[in-house]
Amino acid sequence: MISNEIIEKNYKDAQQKYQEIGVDTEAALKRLQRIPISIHSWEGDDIRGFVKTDESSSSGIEVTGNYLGVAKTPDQLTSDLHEALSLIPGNKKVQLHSIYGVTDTQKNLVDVDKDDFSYWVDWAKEEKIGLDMNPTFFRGSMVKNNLTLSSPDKNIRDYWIEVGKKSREISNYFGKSLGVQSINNFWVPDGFKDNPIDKESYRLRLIDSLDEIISEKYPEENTIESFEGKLFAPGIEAFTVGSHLLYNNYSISRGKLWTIDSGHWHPTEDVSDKFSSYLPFGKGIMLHVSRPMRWDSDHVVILDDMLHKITDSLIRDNYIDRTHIGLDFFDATINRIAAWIVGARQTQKSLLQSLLTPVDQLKESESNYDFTKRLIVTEQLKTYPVSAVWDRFCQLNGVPAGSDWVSDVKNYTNDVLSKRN
Ligand code: RNT
Ligand code: ZN
Repeated sequence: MISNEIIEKNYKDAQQKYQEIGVDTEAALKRLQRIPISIHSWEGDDIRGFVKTDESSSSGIEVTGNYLGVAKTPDQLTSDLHEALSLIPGNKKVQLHSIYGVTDTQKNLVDVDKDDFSYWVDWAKEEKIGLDMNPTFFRGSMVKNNLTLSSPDKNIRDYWIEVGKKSREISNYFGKSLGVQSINNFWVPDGFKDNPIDKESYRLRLIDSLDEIISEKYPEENTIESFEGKLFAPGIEAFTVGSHLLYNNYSISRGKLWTIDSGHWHPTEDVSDKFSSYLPFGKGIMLHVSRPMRWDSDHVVILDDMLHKITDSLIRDNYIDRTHIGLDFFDATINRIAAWIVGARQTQKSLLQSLLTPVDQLKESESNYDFTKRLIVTEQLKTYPVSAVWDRFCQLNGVPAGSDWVSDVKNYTNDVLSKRN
């Protein structure tokens, strides 16, 4: 256990050290406090959801592992989320999917509507958090040949158009009831395993279906759509209808947001480089912070170069107010609650490290062609005492600092998770 006195003493030392290079740690702490991190419900239940569709497998995404205590009921999932949220400092939201509707009756995805989410709204009010939404396009027998909104079959398209429309109603309900804008994120798994002849018809149909979905107007302070593209998925190696470029253009032309999932690119591509190329034209972005290992493997986010580059770009180019940060990973080989906590806290820690940078001075050195100073300062910062400022952030938020949260998760695992069958 780190004592409060030690946290305060270490913080004072760190504050002085940062002050010497022109960084205001108090301002950084205040800024971090205002940045919401949206935690994804689906790490807690391996993307099972509660709406039982006629087929349980998913198109284009996979979860591996069978760690004990997977949440199987709404009460289990909210209890697990509560445990994780209570150990993550700062401002938080939770992301849901159509499959998380809570209903007594057997329903098809197309029939899931806002009444099935009152359970979540009541819970979010208790937690004092906002909710984000995702229409589920990847589950059930109406995903035919890996096609939904771009299918040549009108019945299939109409079914999924309705799912999309319902998700907007739900997202609007979240925003309106909670007073926090709900981001409604669209990821559509459509594509082909092998080389197609016709690409354009599929893309034009996807665009038409999306246009129909967004035709009704909702107040933007309640809900806004964001569109998530992808390079490929297992079984969809040759052709993804919703490519990055398609959604990049779609979101700009329709005044919507573009979602950048850090796992959806070529492994050597720097996703943070997209921000300053897109945002001069676009309204804003949603991030799905994820960790790809050789492919879109959805490993738990860690403090690696990719994450540093993402948060550096958001802070240095001042994009944070136009960016909605969500997590998107699913690892069932480890404790799911710890997975949420590590992913969220490391994302916040990386933001903090980016905030603890003398950005204006560095920009000035750079514009004076003093690249030597730029290199020296950025390298020096890597071993600055960010952890002392982080512990102070945890203390201010009343959550355990350092790795003191581990014992809480251990107790919860013994008392709750290990008793589930
Ligand atoms: C899939 C996308 C998508 C999903 C979630 C469950 O490749 O990343 O965001 O992970 O909607
Ligand atoms: Zn994603």
